[in-house]
Amino acid sequence: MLYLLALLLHRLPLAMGQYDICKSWVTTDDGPSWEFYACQPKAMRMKDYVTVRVDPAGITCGDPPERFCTHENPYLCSDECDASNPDLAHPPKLMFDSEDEGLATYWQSVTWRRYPEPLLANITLSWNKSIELTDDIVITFEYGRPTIMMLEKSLDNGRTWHPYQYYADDCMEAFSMPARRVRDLSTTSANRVLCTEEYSRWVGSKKEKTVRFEVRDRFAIFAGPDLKNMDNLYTRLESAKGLKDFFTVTDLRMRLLRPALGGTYVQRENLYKYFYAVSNIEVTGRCKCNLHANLCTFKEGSLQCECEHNTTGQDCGKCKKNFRSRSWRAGSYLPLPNGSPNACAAAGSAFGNCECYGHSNRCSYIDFLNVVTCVSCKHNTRGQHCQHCRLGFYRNSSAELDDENVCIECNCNQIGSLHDRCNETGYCECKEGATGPKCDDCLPNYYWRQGCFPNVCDEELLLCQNGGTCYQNQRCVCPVGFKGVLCQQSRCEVDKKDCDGAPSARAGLGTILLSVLVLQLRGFVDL
Ligand SMILES: *[C@@H]1O[C@H](CO)[C@@H](O)[C@H](O)[C@H]1NC(C)=O
Ligand SMILES: *[C@@H]1O[C@H](CO)[C@@H](O)[C@H](O)[C@H]1NC(C)=O
Ligand SMILES: *[C@@H]1O[C@H](CO)[C@@H](O)[C@H](O)[C@H]1NC(C)=O
Ligand SMILES: *[C@@H]1O[C@H](CO)[C@@H](O)[C@H](O)[C@H]1NC(C)=O
Ligand SMILES: *[C@@H]1O[C@H](CO)[C@@H](O)[C@H](O)[C@H]1NC(C)=O
Ligand SMILES: [Ca+2]
Repeated sequence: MLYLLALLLHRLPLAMGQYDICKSWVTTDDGPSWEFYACQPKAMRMKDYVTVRVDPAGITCGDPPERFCTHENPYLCSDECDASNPDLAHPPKLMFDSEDEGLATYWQSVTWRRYPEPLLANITLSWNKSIELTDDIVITFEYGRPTIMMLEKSLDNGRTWHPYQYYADDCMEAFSMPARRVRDLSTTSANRVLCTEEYSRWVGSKKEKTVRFEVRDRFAIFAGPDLKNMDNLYTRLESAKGLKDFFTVTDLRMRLLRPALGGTYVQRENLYKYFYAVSNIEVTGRCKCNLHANLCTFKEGSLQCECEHNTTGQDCGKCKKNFRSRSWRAGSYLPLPNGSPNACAAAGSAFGNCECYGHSNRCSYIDFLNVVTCVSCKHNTRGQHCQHCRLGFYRNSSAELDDENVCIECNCNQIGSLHDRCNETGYCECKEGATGPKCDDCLPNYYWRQGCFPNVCDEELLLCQNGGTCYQNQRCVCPVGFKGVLCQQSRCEVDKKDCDGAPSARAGLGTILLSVLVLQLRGFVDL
């Protein structure tokens, strides 16, 4: 009976939909055991877990109370926004509440009374967790959609931002971009950032209220119009570089750049009808758990994957302690239909007690030494447990031993250093005259020219004599009549015939021309 149940459970993942079970208890010829699969949490309404921020300060209407009107009734400006009165207030949280049928609740901005100064507002949604979008983002605007707006996303909790989609009634004018539609994208451009005019034209405020970021249309490029062929999408998500990340966000930001105009130009005499009002922001997605969890729970104010496969971390992005005998890997959708769990394995599960700190997934037993040793240590490590750095690398003292970047390249200057090894703090061994951690500098009184050489001359001790000038510490440029390293020698001391009278009297014209020619060749005389 138990046996039968186990078999039934095993069949469940296929029946219930893809990748929703992380493991099942199966019976094989060798007896019962766990079998593991790639798994992911269900898609959820992400607005229930979001933190919102609206910028700049004072952009929300009602403080002080303000009158406004709508494009339908532009001269009946009797509506009021008053932040101190719950019935008349329009705080940001009303973008995320659940509404009774027909009764829209919405955040509203101040009116455009400062026209022609632009009316700008940022709505920033943060989850403090990577989310994979599974359906369209749908933003509902009461009283008209903005004529210019931009959607941005962050993948690192708001540290860096990237454009996600541009929206304008005239893309060329607003963003100097041609207007495109997601439906016209192809398999090679499925993650292109584009500008669309579909959601910004004035069609009467009551008719069209939504602005979309089309996730389904982009999925449909691979999975077909009804998303029937999800296998193809999952295959593409694994193989196409950057495609998975395109649908992953930790934060979203709507940059509202110009409100609905209700016509072709702004009526200066009635600025009370220009403002933003957002009643709902729908974001559907699942926690990114790297295919190592099928549950994601809201704990201590943040979403958190319930990691399986002996992984841990907010996104199941690393192996649990003592399960680091090979490096962490995300699960994979492939091969279809159950994918690969790529589970973390216990240290010592394969051989004796051979920990390789995740730098190798193979151990080997050396008979005559009676030791087990890691084979083919990666990440520039070496040693029985891949616990040392290869020659030419040094240990990053602030990184854990199982960090992929634990070994840092020495990067010794090839000319300035004796060899490409360095000590534990990254210092290279320098040739004479060279200095600096990487030996790419010269000591004082040395100059750099394919290596460090002692100064021939300088402005202090090794002065050029007799009016000579020091050229880049490398040599003295001597005046006519002197020679020697420091121009210390008069030519006539060497050769008596250079001495009497002016040089021109004795030296032949040919000699003078020759000297000038030589100097010119050296670049010292400009003829
Ligand atoms: C909105 O955010 C962008 C960065 O994403 C920033 O440059 C801009 O100044 C912000 N605008 C307002 C009104 O806060
Ligand atoms: C974000 O999530 C992490 C991990 O759950 C948590 O430690 C941190 O306090 C959260 N930060 C904020 C600002 O909520
Ligand atoms: C994780 O470790 C436990 C032991 O703590 C083991 O029973 C289980 O099979 C491991 N799971 C995977 C996927 O390796
Ligand atoms: C050393 O490791 C720490 C922690 O992983 C990291 O932040 C730092 O950038 C690393 N230093 C270098 C030079 O790579
Ligand atoms: C590495 O060499 C530098 C320079 O010679 C020295 O200051 C440092 O103490 C050395 N570090 C170690 C760990 O030996
Ligand atoms: Ca609402």
